[in-house]
Amino acid sequence: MQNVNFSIPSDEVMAAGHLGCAGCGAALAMRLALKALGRRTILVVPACCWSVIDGPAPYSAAGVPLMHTPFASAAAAASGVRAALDFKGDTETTVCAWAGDGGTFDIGIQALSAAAERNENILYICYDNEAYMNTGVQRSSATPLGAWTTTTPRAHLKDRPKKDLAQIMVAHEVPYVATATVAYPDDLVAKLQRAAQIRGTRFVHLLAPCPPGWKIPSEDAMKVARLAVATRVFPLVEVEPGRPWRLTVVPPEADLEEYLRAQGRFRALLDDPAALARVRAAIGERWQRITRLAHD
Ligand SMILES: Cc1ncc(C[n+]2csc(CCOP(=O)(O)OP(=O)(O)O)c2C)c(N)n1
Ligand SMILES: [Mg+2]
Repeated sequence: MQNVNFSIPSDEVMAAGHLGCAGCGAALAMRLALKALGRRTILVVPACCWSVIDGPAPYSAAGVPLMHTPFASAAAAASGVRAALDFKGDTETTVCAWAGDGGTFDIGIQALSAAAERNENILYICYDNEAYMNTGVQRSSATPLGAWTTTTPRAHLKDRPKKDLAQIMVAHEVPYVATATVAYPDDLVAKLQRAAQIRGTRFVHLLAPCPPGWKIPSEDAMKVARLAVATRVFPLVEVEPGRPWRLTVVPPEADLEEYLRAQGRFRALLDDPAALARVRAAIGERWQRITRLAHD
């Protein structure tokens, strides 16, 4: 079941002269997101790579108004922007909180949970590069089991699973939750266009490869993100209340090791058969859980 009847808007809202690294998944994610959301969008961005990618004032690559906020407060600040627009009678502009995984899974989760519980009329997009990349690759709760980061070095690889934030957001009973990745742009744009039409808190978890942090060549970013989906590491789903989960793209299955071998951050894991087996089992169990939710 793919979102096939779809074409990506040609309007380039984001400027080419951004400050992202070569192959940056987060920069491509924003380019695609703004194509989907259009120019009537206000971005609210906490401390993250995008605080830098956007460029130093007075320059801004985003092409739409972008408000920088402290690390923990993306969802609260977006709620405030929404309230101000509503007060002015502007109900058309999309308010989009745009935050990294550290700013979402860890430090921003309180504000996000509170906004979701109030069902604030905001779109929250977490671009997930699976670590605190802007400050030099520290582990977050979105870092996958078995991954290397500077705070989970070779002898102490991440020994906890990636926090399942999509499930946490579904548990808030918000009107729209989806996962997406830059490697499936049609699916990503279709989901954001759908989310933009819904009122209330919408949450999109967007996997965005980071070549320096994942230790991959910059030209491999798309290939690796595609493999994340094919290996069931990052299933692409869409969830609306009262309906079964929908798996939107299910490519032919690829072997997990192909995904892991493509990335330097898993080199130590690949040398440890017991740890590798644990990772494989965890991914299999989560995939089973999601397919059950999709078939109920
Ligand atoms: C309260 C606070 N603590 C720490 C920092 C330093 N800091 C800025 S960006 C960042 C990492 C953000 O990680 P993430 O949200 O995953 O975004 P990424 O950099 O990976 O894009 C950190 C730790 C800060 N700005 N504010
Ligand atoms: Mg990050």
